[in-house]
Amino acid sequence: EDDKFFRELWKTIDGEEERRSRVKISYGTAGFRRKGETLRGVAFRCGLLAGLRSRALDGKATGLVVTASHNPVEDNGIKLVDGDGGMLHISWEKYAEEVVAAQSSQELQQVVEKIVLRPENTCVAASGGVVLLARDTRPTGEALIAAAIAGVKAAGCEALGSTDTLRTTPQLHWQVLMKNCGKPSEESDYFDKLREGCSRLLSGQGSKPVGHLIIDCANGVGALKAPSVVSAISNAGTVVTLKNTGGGVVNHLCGADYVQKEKVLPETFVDLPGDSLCLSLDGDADRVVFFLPGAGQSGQGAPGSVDLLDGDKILCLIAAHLKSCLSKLDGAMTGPKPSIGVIQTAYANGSSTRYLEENLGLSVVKTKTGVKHLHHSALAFDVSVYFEANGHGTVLFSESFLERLRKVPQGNGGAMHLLELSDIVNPSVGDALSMALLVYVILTHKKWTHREWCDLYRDVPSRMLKCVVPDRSQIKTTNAEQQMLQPQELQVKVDELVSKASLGRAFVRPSGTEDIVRIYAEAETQQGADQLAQSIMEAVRSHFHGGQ
Ligand code: G16
Repeated sequence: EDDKFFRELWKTIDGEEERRSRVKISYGTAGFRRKGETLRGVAFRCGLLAGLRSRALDGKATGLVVTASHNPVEDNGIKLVDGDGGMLHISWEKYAEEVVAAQSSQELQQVVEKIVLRPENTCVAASGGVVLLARDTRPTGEALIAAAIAGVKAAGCEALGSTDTLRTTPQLHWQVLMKNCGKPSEESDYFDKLREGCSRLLSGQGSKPVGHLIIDCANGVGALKAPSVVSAISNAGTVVTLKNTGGGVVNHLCGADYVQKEKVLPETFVDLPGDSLCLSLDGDADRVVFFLPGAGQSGQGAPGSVDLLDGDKILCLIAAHLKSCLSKLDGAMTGPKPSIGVIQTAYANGSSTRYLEENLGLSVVKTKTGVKHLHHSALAFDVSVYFEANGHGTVLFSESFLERLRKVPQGNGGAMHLLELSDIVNPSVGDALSMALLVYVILTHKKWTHREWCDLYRDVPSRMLKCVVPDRSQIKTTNAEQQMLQPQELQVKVDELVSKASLGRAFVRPSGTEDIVRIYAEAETQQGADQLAQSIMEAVRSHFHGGQ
């Protein structure tokens, strides 16, 4: 039966068009992405690579998720999970590209041999290897998982997962991590752990921070998983309502990316109770943004506009809380003062960075876009929090710091609380559901209303735009992607436009998940930010299309 499936699959993926299109596809910010129906060959080869990676790690489990995350429903993609539960190690991204680009079975075989024979991959020849697989709810997911499973088997590895295995991306990351720690990884365990941890943190806390919590599940896989987690919040007295649970199209006029970029309510968010705090997941529930229905920060927003509590504001809330918990440890913990890391990207709103540095006295590390970069930087600290403005982020506690916390004498509330917090965060990657619980817990402990959180600082007006160009790989950036090295003349033009805008800041970078260039601009007023972004977009168009 497998042979028949394999022959049929090979016919599709060895077709001329598929072969040629694979040459151009790059691993990007978070894996391969494009139209779902063109990805079977890529899925097969990623299954193969995930198997090879598992074997190179001496049989440790790796993972593969079929999802295009925040992208539209017709897109799909493959995210690969490494043996530590994080994203595929950067050194293997080039292998992934080579395996995918191979033009014939012979070429594929040569590429695989090259990987296997590299001295650092000596374990690759050992037998064994296991890959956990899952998908989100996109219609093309089933066929892609089937192809990926065939690839895992072609690598001689065990495939754990079937065409029906629906998981959020962070759930699969966590399962890979747990499997490699020898801990149970049944589907329910993860969400049980989050819910029970959250209930413990909320017990005896008295007042609830918000009357209604309204969750936009983006018509994605998060809708299937959210109910088992959010009962911890409803048990605390907040009315929780799930919306966009699958009746509509994934990410269409809803979801974290839509709300964050457009700064408007998801389309189905009408007649909301006055004291609502809302949040949006994305299609695979690895990002989250919060928002308050309202008139916008200016107080004069159009109907449907929101006060956005994006990844930056989530980061500031968490950083403020961690800092105050750490201060309670003073004197109770032996050894050096614990280090605290705060990581952002260039997209972080200037006000958030100022709040962190000036109000909280923390130093901020800036990295390139992509969770893999932020996560890597965060690992250098005892405790750290990283967030992209678009809602990707988590909190990390180093093992040695957790060990020191466990030794703090009983009765030190700060140590116990930090240990309990570590139970509701996903240590492998950003997780929307875990972060939703964490924010609720922190607001409860701080006795803050959602409005107080919102008023922590006022965002510098900003605008993000997308522009389609013939070949985005012509843009090369530096300085955490804030400047273009190429095309130089375009950077000169951007600098000139920024210098004319009051309190202007802007940059242009190629997206690693969509076939577009992103333009980000900040200025003193919203109109100024809109104008700056628009004029940069015209400069980009004119550079690539001669103004067309
Ligand atoms: C992925 C990455 C994120 C990144 C986002 C957008 O998110 O995991 O780190 O911020 O893509 O990247 P780009 O601006 O390069 O398109 P997701 O939610 O799409 O998997």
